[in-house]
Amino acid sequence: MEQKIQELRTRADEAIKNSATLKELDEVRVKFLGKKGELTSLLRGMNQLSAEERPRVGKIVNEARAQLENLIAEKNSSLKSAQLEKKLATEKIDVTLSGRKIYAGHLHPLTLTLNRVKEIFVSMGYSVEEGPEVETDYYNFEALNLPKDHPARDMQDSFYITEEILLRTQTSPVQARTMERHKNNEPIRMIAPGRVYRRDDYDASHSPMFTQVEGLVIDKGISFADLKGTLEDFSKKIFGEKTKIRLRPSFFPFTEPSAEVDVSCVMCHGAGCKVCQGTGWLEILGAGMVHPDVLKMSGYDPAEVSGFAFGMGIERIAMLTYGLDDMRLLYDNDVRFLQQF
Ligand code: 2U9
Repeated sequence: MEQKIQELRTRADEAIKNSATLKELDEVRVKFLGKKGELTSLLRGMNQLSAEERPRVGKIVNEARAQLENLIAEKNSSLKSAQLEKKLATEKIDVTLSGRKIYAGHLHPLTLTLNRVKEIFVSMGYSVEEGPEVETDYYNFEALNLPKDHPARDMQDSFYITEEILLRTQTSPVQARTMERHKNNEPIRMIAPGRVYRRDDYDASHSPMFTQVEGLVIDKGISFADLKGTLEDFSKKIFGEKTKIRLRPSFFPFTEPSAEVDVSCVMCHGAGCKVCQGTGWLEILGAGMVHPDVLKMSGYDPAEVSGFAFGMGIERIAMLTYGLDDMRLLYDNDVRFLQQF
């Protein structure tokens, strides 16, 4: 009997030592010490022994049980701590790692440019007026002295929705609407920024949708000199103090006299370079004294007041400011381009 117990112990020790997981170890415990375990069945076999044999063998069997239970308990705790070590190793985090950069959004270069233009005129006391992008033929053309048969009204230039409704081709309608809202020749000093639409190609220097800022000043005794001084001041603020302006005679139906306004080249300051095609000048604005018929149509008396107006394309200013050679960069929404601003 002793040698049976010894042989069982050897097998049990081996099985405990080789258990790789808590589950395996538990199976070994059940195999040897469970209700139907090998050691338990040995105990049952004790009633065959003689009375004097029984206590001695019983002692040996119980000792064996106790030792096996200790061994299992040790193995259990070592398996458990190994399991915890493994868990710690795989789940640990390195708190000294730097945090993940949170990417903030950016303002679009057109927005940046528009904000700068607005800031300059607001600092001069101008109000910023908005108006509908879907306009009537009257406010987009008629009120600006562009009669029904004017070429600018042709289908090839504008997006018509109906005979009378179209996408505005300039922000001038906002000026006309603002004038209508004022009574008794009340002075106006405003800019109208916003999107305008023309039936145009989409290429390096054109886009059917683009951004304009137009300005309008009406008061008693407004002169061409006021126009020139205002545009010179604006040009110096947006392109730098060394900037000069040059006015060339032009024609717009809504202003008389009219002028194209050039600024000295932002790149060569007038010496001549690729950007200004060697001329030293860049055409940025159009401007003029508000035509008396335009004043009249929107309820102002040209005998009492006079005014000047101007218009500029924001894409063109943005392209010069940021040295862009293709207007489509502003509308293609390529994040690689936009994230540089
Ligand atoms: C009213 C009266 C007069 C607005 C003006 C221009 C000259 C002009 C262009 C510049 C580049 C449009 O973006 S652009 O293509 N604009 O040249 N705009 S005077 O004159 C007005 C506007 C409203 C009631």
